[in-house]
Amino acid sequence: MSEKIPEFAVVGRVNMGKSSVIATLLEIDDNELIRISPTPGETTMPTPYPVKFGKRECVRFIDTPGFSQAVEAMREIQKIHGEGTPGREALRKFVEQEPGFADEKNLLRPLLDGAGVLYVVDPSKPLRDDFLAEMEILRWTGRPRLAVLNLREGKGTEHEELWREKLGSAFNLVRTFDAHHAKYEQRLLLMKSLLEIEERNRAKLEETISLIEMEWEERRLDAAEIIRDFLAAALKMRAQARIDEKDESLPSRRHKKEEELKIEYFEKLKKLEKTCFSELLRIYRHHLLKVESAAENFREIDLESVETWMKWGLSRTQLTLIAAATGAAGGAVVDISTGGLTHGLGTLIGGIGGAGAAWFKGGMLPDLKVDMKGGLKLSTGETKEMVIGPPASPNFPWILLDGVLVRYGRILEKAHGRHDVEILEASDEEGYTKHFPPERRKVLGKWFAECAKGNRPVGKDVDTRVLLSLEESLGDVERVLESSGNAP
Ligand SMILES: Nc1nc2c(ncn2[C@@H]2O[C@H](COP(=O)(O)OP(=O)(O)OP(=O)(O)O)[C@@H](O)[C@H]2O)c(=O)[nH]1
Ligand SMILES: [Mg+2]
Repeated sequence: MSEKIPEFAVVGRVNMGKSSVIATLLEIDDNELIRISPTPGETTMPTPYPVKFGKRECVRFIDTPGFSQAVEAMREIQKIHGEGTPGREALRKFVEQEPGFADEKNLLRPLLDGAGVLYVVDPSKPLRDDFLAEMEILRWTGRPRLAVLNLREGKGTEHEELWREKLGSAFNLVRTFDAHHAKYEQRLLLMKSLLEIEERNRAKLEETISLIEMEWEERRLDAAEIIRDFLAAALKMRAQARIDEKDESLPSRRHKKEEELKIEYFEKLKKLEKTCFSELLRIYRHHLLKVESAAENFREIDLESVETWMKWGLSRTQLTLIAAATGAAGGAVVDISTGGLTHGLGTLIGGIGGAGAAWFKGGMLPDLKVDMKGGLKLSTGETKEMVIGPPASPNFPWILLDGVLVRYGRILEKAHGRHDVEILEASDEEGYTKHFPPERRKVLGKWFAECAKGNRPVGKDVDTRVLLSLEESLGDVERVLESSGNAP
């Protein structure tokens, strides 16, 4: 015997954001799958949206056309019933017998078949008689009822108190949910609210909630893995080319080659970044949040901007501490990066040693875009190999990581119910790495230094430690978003 799947019909007046609530709750950003538009009456037929894990369907939401003639429908149902309070029998007769009221009948059918009620209202609208009629009709269904105040832009309104008062007496529970801004925590809370109104389906709903939680953890771990691989590849990456000895000895030719390689280096870095974000967007089921559109190319992290180096990455003191803690490894990054440097920094830094070198480089932040020469290596022979990258600053990996974390936040922030195309880009917000606990900075700092030398450390232990550090960092991003966000 197949188990009965709990169903919830999302109902309310036209244009209240019913479809948007479902789209955000179930992470559907495809307008072909769920139509959302400013035109009232967009949803015309009840449409089921299953919540599935693998092939297993756990719960089902039904999008419905909105109420369009609630007051008239209420009178009609009362007429069918006669004296007293109408119930399911009168509603069934109304749905089956009377001509007209197509929208009301379509939205009542799933309720008569046993679905629970999610009644979506927009509390910025004044509460009028037709809303009271809607509430009355829904009460007559006798189904478990949750009212959802779709708080636009997270703001309260002058009408909210009255809405809450009326909803409070006609519904089992009233919750807020902003369909354009709700993030994971708010989605989970709304799911948990269903538990409070639907006693009979408790086991199924509890299972659904724990599957959602598990899936979220898995996604975070997958994301951490993608970010780890991106950072390793980015730090290891070089642009290189052979140059003739005679060209090498001519400063203008050498400079030209170097400039070409710098461009190649940044192009390769951009490609790696783009792949990383495409994968993150896939994991978090975004199609309208994009790395680029037909009109716009992917916007990579802006390493040429002094601002980037100022707002992201670690402080000089933190860099120095890492260089000191990681000893030879910390010093090695600086050594590699300063070979053949201008400003005569190579010898100076070489002389200062690990901690001092990091301090010194930290102080050179605004100059870093010219430090690409730091990767220059010349091998002996008739032709020489010019190798460029990564940037000399020990802050580079941290800035890369902050660039990823800030955009990871953007991904988590975009509600799927907003069906507008948006290009993923980093805002001017603060980075996260500065606030990492020292132990995490140490684990990552050591690993970064090895990767930047061109040899990603092998071994399950290191990999796992780095993975967990990155996963914790993603958790930090989530916590910051939740605490700054619109928790109901
Ligand atoms: N700013 C903002 N706009 C919203 C929000 N929720 C929905 N909207 C907008 O309101 C309009 C209607 O949203 P829908 O989700 O299509 O509403 P609906 O209740 O399904 O409408 P019908 O199917 O026509 O009954 C769309 O333009 C949405 O983008 C919200 O939380 N904030
Ligand atoms: Mg709709």
